[in-house]
Amino acid sequence: MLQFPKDFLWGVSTSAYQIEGAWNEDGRGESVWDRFAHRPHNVADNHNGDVACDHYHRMPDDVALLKTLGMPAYHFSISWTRVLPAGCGAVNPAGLDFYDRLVDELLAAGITPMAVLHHWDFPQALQELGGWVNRASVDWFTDFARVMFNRLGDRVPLWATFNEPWVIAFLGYGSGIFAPGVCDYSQAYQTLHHLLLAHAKTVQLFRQDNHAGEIGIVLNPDHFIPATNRAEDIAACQRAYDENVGMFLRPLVFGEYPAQFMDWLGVHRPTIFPGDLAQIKGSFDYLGVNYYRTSTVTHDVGGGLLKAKIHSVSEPGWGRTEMDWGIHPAGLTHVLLDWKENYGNPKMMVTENGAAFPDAPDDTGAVNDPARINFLRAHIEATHAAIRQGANVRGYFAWSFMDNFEWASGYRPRFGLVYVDYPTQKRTPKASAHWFGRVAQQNGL
Ligand code: PNW
Repeated sequence: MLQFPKDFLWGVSTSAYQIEGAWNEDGRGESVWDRFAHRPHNVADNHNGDVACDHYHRMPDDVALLKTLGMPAYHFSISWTRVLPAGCGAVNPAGLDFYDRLVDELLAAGITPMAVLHHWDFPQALQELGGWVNRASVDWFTDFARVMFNRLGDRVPLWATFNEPWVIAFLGYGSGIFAPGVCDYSQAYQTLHHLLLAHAKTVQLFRQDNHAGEIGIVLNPDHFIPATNRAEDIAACQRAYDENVGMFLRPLVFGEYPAQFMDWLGVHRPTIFPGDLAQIKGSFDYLGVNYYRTSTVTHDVGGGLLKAKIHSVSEPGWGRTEMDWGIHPAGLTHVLLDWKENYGNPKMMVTENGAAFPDAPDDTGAVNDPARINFLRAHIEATHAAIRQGANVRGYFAWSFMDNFEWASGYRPRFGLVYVDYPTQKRTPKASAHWFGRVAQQNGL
């Protein structure tokens, strides 16, 4: 049996817009994802999160299910516009109450709550003031964080500011395939800087106000491999790594952006005020690692600002997921060891890892998903391998608790450990849910 360290934290993750639904109920304000998904052709089959898993109305049952499955921890995000409908200003008591009840339900069930302040559902009213490109966004975010810390800080031991700031900056403002759908790399890099600054100021606030517990930020590193050992592929690989990892970890750990990559950006370099980087340096207690992919990188003049073509690959013998992502468990070991060796071995948690497969109930209503069990087992083994080599990894969370709204891909890809029949909202734990619950209970494989 592969045993994990004592106090290793196991759990499952979700995010607000992907599961809650109730998009315009009890005073919730509009987010950029509401706006984006309501516009035709942005999301596959024109799906949207209006109803999603109806978690807003089914929350107590969903927490009871987490308990039945034996999940020790639950990683969820907070809908900013449920709490502050216009993004700033008046608080919506009903929205704040929802998260208060969620935390109480979790604690009563013996489940550790881990709250992410922002998982992409930015207030539309603030988008109209420029969104993350406006430096005022730093204050908008810290004001929202203050409301949440004051209400839940006495009961939530683990916080994260942002989930995957890379996705917000580069898919939201760069390629524009995600909300708010902006296609402008100057805005993307300015967004990146403001996200890190908002993160840092929020951590300062958390520490100044002496909240118990720990706070960090969740990144989404790929493991990158040059497609060949030609110098130009190696250079392209370094650029892909810098955009995805270096631009976040170098400022967070060392207080500087990667110099060579900043030169490459030229006119797209963000505006940085004196003192910003000093505030970003060291602004975390732990780092979240969302790992999905290993990618090869080829120099390609048609490959946008990076001049790189990035292609996700599988280890031999592994197929591909329903998202057509490769499956490469060893990449997770590489990422954790990279962070150990090159960024001072911070406290790390795997905060998301999982895959979409075409799951369906059989004649008896059971959902058998051996492919997902194999996927999770191999990645849990890869996490263990990194720990054996000294990486300071403290937890592992599977994405996702249940099937949900998979952003621009709509509801077709099913990442859940629990199957959701959307027309009836019936939840059926897949075989992987029972399997993963046992792994968590035994603290090992
Ligand atoms: C993560 N990409 O997203 C998110 O944190 C989840 O909300 C999401 O459901 C999960 O992974 C599965 O996709 C990503 O295209 C989505 O590079 C897309 C990308 C990266 C991360």
